[in-house]
Amino acid sequence: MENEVQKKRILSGIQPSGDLTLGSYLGAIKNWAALADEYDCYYMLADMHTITVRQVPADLRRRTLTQVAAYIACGLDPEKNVLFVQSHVPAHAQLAWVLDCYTMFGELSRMTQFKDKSAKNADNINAGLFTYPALMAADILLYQADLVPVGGDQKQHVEICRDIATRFNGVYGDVFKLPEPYIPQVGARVMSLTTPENKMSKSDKDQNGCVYMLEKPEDILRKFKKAVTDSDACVRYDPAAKPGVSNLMQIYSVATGRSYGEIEQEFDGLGYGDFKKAVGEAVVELLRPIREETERLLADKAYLESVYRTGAEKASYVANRTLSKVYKKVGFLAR
Ligand code: AQP
Repeated sequence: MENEVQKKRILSGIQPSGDLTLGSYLGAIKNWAALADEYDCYYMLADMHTITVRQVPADLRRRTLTQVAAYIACGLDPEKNVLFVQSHVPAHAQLAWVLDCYTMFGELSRMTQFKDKSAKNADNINAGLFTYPALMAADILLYQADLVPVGGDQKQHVEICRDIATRFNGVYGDVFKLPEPYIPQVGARVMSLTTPENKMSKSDKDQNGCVYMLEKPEDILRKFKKAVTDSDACVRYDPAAKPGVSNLMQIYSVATGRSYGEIEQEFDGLGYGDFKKAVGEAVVELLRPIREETERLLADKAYLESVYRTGAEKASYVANRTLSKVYKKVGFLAR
């Protein structure tokens, strides 16, 4: 226990807003699994964030449970990591309300993700979508997290979280630890296979651009076969001039451990057909054990339930300590 207190704490999460993708794996979960020995790790399933966009309730429930299984199958040992569902820990909603009152309209208006998501969901620009960063700040600050592993696209959210915490601490003293974003070097941004200028996103309507973690091998191979490249028939890493090929190289590099130089040599003189086939096969092999283990775990609902229940208890313990401190500071009468 003493030892755990010494370890730096990590908090991160993924929304069950769609089936997990190769981007979710390479950009997030794969990196998390390596951190368990060095850090005190909390990983949530951010279901409360998910309802900022309309969901089919039964699908959301199914995806949340599948995501618990997938976290474990990707190597997040529940004995070493706290795995929990955000809505199971009410302190997230409770702190989010307090932080809403310390978050400025102007700073929320500048968030890129709000602009992107409101453009995509023009018929449902709800207040939750707008105040999402205050909930995300609550997610992080409740656990007094030192580090927040996120893809490059999420850095702005960690920055606003620091701004909110600094504002709050400025009034009440050191209540919150200021978190740092922790952005992995490799696989930081996996792009769509059909529009490589865009991030591979699990709620993308274009399913061909997205490779899902639990997808069948034949579908994965077909998607890579159709992946967008360019017309100069040369496997070379240049994200600005060759976004499609560079994205495939990045994926292949993470899947095989080969450097860009080695990959350029391997496909020197060969066509894109051979290259795309090799990338597809490497991804199939990378994801195969994860798919098989997820399916095995999904057959054991009692085990999954025990994992997320224990996770909620452990998370609540830490979260409630921070929440009590905050309630006291802002002047709420103790119950
Ligand atoms: N394509 C990606 N490349 C690298 N990292 C990625 N992440 C997601 N997609 C990629 C990282 O996964 C973490 C969790 O993301 P999230 O699900 O909470 O939200 P998101 O970034 O909005 O993910 P999606 O797939 O794009 O979801 P939707 O479609 O619902 O918006 C983050 O650390 C993210 O960087």
